[in-house]
Amino acid sequence: MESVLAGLLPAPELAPQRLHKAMRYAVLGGGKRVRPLLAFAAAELTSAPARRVEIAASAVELIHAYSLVHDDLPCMDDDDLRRGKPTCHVEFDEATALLVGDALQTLAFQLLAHQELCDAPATQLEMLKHLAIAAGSRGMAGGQAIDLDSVGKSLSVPELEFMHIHKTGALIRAAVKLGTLCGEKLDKPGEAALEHYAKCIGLAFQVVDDILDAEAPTATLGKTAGKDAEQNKPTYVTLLGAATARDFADELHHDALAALEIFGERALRLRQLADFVVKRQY
Ligand code: GRG
Repeated sequence: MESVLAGLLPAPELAPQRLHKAMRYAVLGGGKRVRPLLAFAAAELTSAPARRVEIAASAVELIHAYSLVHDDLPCMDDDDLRRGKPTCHVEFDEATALLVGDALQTLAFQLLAHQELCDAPATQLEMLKHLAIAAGSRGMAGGQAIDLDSVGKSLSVPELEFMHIHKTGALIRAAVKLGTLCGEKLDKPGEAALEHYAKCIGLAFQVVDDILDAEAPTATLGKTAGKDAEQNKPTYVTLLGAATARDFADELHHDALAALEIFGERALRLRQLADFVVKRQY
């Protein structure tokens, strides 16, 4: 993914150089690449050609990278450390970071319009629509709006779940969906099982994120630890306690694995990623 993304991003010597350097700074050299890995793992179920998956997975990762750049801005989470490096607006400046997010988002959709992505226009349009909905006000951006609004408030567990299904879950579900759409069509039970897997993994990712924010050190996370408590944000840890939050993550992990049973050995990578999401240390 690192070399694929490096090849798809505008070259640093291309004008406007500062913007292109900042875009590359925000995307390259860090990050777990969970969403691209999920796209590749899901694509194994539909025997998708690797080049197509590279493009679709990159589009999702660019949306993710843009969301992190904007999330770190002073008007949002106001953070100065991301992926073990100064955040984009600290390394460059706020206006550049805003443009980096904008340009990464449009580049993501440009990639989905790539002629190498698909030979069925209807499927390609479906991919565009999926990513647009996942990133927009009914997906990630909407979840972020609820998150910003929830500071200092007490949410119920279903309200917290609604927020995270949008803020974090939508893009994770889109990664899995786009990966499969790069290949042969899945049957209805397969589609439903995979959607359930992605929903469980998306939520588990966030529950674990809340636990790590409360328990892991900044040096391991590569981002400022303890931000949720500092900003008085409701989390699974504040609502359920750390032990119950961990049990909830384990339950979601179990449900995700159960959903994969119908795929047998072909879902090995998806199983491994479910394990990684729940057992990760950063
Ligand atoms: C600005 C529209 C807009 C949305 C921002 C995703 C998001 C919404 C904000 C990120 C804040 C955050 C820490 C959310 C918790 C879950 C999450 C998405 C963590 C970061 O994802 P990782 O761990 O990051 O996959 P890496 O760096 O590994 O790619």
